[in-house]
Amino acid sequence: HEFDDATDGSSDSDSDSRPAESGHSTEPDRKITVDEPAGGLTAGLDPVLCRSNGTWIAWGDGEADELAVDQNDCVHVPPDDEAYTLRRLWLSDEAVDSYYYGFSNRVLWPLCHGFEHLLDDRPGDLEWYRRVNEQFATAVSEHVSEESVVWLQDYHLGFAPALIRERVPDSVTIAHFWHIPWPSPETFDHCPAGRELLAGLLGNDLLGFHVDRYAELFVECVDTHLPDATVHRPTRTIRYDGNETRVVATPMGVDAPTYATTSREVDSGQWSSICSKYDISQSNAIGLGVDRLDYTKGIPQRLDALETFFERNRPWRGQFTFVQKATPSRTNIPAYQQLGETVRQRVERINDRFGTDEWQPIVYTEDILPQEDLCALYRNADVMVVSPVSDGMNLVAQEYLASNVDESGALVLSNRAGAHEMLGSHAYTIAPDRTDHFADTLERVLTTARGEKRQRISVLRDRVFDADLDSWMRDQFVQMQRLRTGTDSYDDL
Ligand code: ADQ
Repeated sequence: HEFDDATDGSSDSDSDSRPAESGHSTEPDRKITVDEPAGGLTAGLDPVLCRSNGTWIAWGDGEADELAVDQNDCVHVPPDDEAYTLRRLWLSDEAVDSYYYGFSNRVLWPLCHGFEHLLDDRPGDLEWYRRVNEQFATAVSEHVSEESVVWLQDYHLGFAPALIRERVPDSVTIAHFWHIPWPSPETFDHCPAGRELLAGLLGNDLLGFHVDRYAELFVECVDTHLPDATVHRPTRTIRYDGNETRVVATPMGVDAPTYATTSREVDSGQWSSICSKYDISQSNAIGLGVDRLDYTKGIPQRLDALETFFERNRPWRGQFTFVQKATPSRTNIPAYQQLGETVRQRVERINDRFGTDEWQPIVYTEDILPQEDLCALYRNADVMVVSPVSDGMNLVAQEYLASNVDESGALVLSNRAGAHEMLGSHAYTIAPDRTDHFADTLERVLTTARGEKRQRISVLRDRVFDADLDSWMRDQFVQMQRLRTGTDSYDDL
């Protein structure tokens, strides 16, 4: 599986493997095993589905997925307990290319992140997006009862809510979480089938975004582009085509306790072996970046700031190593290939310019790391740099804080990440394009007294633990429950 965001009816886009999180694999004896992901939305959804005996509808891929299903394309999870059903949808190669690598990732992704110039609306892609959304809607309608709650994830399913609404009883609750930003009405003007997308999303009872700004922009877009809709701005409630949609901001969190536990378990031997594997001197100060190789993540901007930093701060040469983990993603889309080349060239240039026989300024890796290694890096990094140009939330910033159990690090955070609304007050804020200020901030962080850094990170860690994945999940279901019955009980759902 490509390491990319998930594309399924109730999965996430937080970069676990595509397409389904609880993926199947075949062991050499052809026994089917279920791979359980550590942390992330999938791990959070698992217990919810177990409790509700629900159905998870996901696009399946590969031989093991096909072998695992029964004649109704369903698998019981976990196999020995049958707590919930995983229903697979099968997409042709053409559908994957047009629906996923086409309309979802060449149109909606750049549009929502304000990269209109990268929009590539190829003939046929929109039609495939429509068809696959219909396929999901039909599958949903085959699994619902009068009282069902349907929860959709992300921009791959923008038309689906209205299509589901047409196919299921009125008593069914439909909710959706949009994991990426929502653009301004001016940017949204560039969206092919924009009205259809808005109408699709207004099939929901509840539509969630990470932050108020995106929720507000969505309401503005409806106001601007959908004259038949009735918009009540103070409550962000929209009536359209006989349905009422509540638009809310519910910032997503990470599984903070698990990150902290895994980090605490990292022993010095493990850390030494990671350092020797990547040729990092343990006595150096360590900077860290962890991203999918995506043009929204601001990696070239970060490298520019690092180059300026090394240019200006001769004493830090040989004393500071920046580890950049960049995971290739959507590599058959030209904009991503281009970005990969730019990043690799820039790393090489910086290393050629400042590196010595004993020291590399930038340690660059495209490896997918096991969770323990990732946590070891988070725990030991003196400065974490999260510098997206646009990002719905950014979970890496939160994972770092949860994992930095010794409270010895510092977070440099872009003012364009959704996470900035939650963490901006005590992080070191940068604007990704202001290279000089970015470089100065790196220098400032590296020279700030331990006490001040500890005080900042301790506040931030409390926030990440207070608003973790579990609390986000509860919040979603409490809001759905409120809409259904006017009560708040999550456990009764
Ligand atoms: P993404 O754009 O994928 O998600 P992000 O929130 O940063 O971005 O999450 C990335 C995840 O992938 C993190 O959990 C990180 O640990 C993991 N990861 C990255 N590289 C890795 C590697 N090499 N090895 C192992 N793990 C790696 C979208 C939106 C975000 C939003 C999330 C959740 O774009 O803005 O925060 O969904 O809603």
